[in-house]
Amino acid sequence: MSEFTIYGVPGSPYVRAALLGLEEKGCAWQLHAMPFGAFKAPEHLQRHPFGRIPVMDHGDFRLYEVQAILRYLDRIIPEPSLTPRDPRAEARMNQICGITDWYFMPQVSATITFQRIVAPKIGRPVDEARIADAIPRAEVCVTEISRLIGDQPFMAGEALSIADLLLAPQLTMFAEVPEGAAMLQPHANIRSWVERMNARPSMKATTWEKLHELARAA
Ligand SMILES: N[C@@H](CCC(=O)N[C@@H](CS)C(=O)NCC(=O)O)C(=O)O
Repeated sequence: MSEFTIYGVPGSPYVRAALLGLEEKGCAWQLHAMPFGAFKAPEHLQRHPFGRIPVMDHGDFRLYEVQAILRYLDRIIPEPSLTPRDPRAEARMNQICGITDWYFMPQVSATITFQRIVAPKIGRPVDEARIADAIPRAEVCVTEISRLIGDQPFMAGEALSIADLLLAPQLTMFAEVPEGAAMLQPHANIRSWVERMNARPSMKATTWEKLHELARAA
């Protein structure tokens, strides 16, 4: 039995972000896989009154909200650190986390990526109007992330941080859809970050396919 249990749907970018934190810290974890749409079931509402995923159990300590989970992991397992020491780099990390939760998630992932990747997988029709409507706001997100990363290898500078782990599941998925590939074309810095992130063992261990395999085997 692993020390850490993550409750969530395999394939969810927020579930993957929590798992990335555990993988990067070298922790053993288990996934309590939930079916899509089970977020609002009474059993899950007891874990997470807002009906979202993931939830993490660390022994008798239960936590939800991925930023809180990643920051907790970084405190209890300090190495390798996922928080820059430099105050400005840390502020940049926090800024990217805010952008991911407040703009990228609703304006890119929940609209374009969900329609292109998730809707077909769960048998829903693709809402092309929703995608078209989201494009201008998605452009703002991508342009701003490109400006902020500049020529640094990672979102907050020279080293991997919580910002990379929160954003990678969403931005790498967006890069796979036609609208994302086209939008990232002028941004070589984001494209090389996507490659750099996808090459990490933590990302390889938490792909959609790997997590579904794990869920089937459980
Ligand atoms: N701020 C939350 C966001 C989590 C979130 O939105 N997760 C999505 C799945 S990727 C979800 O639970 N969606 C269910 C819903 O919207 O009802 C966190 O950091 O944990």
